[in-house]
Amino acid sequence: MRVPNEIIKIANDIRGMRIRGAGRIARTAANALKLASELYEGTSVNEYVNYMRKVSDILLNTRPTAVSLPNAINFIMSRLLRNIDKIGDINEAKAIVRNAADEFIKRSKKALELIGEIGARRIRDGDIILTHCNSSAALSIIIRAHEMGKDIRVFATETRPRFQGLITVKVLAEKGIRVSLVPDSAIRLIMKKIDKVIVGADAIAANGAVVNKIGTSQIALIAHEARVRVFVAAETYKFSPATVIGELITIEERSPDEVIPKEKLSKYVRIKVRNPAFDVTPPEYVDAIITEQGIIPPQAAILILKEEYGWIIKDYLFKLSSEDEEEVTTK
Ligand code: RI2
Repeated sequence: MRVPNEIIKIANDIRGMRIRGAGRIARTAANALKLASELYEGTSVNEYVNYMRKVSDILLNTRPTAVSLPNAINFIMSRLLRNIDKIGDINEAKAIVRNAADEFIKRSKKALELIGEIGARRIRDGDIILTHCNSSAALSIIIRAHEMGKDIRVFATETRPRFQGLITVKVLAEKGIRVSLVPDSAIRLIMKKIDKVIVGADAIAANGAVVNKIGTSQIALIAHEARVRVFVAAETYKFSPATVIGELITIEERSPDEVIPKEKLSKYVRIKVRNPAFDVTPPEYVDAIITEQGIIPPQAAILILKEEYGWIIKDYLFKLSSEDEEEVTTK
């Protein structure tokens, strides 16, 4: 069966960033798998599995950096594939996908709430916080601290080239939080005022390196210089199991149009415009990662990975060792 238009539209919305933010992308993908499953009209379980794999690939090929996307899809598809021998008919297969998608979305929303609760306890009355881009996990902490009655002030960067900082300031102002918008280039000047940096994450590597919106690593570096603490708010499904075996997280390079519109670009000849969307902050520049399971030092990322994704990691290691055997026998 061909992939329904509804799914292609969702994939295009993720690619075009009409749906964005690592957590929201993950929940949208979970919902898309559920929708695709409901729209499937055939009766063969094998064909259904192939169809669901195709849908997964389309969703996976939208944006490469946020690990929450493959983790969400794996959460659902692994439940289907693990039970494949026991599945009696198509309705049973569909029920597995539906329940897994609902469970992922429920856990994801609960994680955001818990991160808010845990992180807000680290905020002191009178704190001035700096945030970058638009992260629902970081905002959950800031908003919860405000709800607890703490008197806080926030500086938010514009976050060029797509200006997601404007969403952040709007949300915070609507909550009644005092907030100032600053250009990305003003960070070193304003860092003197800041007590804590709180940002989100698109991916966290096994060594605790944080991949987040471009500019995050500069902010962390400047914070380090000024001895300001850097907190990263991230659900455990943002941790990347593939990094345990040395895979790198792909940094998305987006269209140059986001930096200079096409019509203006034609005025500048022989220029290549680059638009990397994310950067990597080394673990030494991160003080703590706030997850729904608690606060961890970045160096403890591997423990979260082992606990949450031990089964995937075992799978990778098994594949690697069988590749080695193949190499030996073919030599
Ligand atoms: P939450 C966003 O990526 C930002 O980099 C943000 O910090 C991160 O996802 C996490 O967002 P983009 O989709 O999951 O704007 O915390 O490129 O909302």
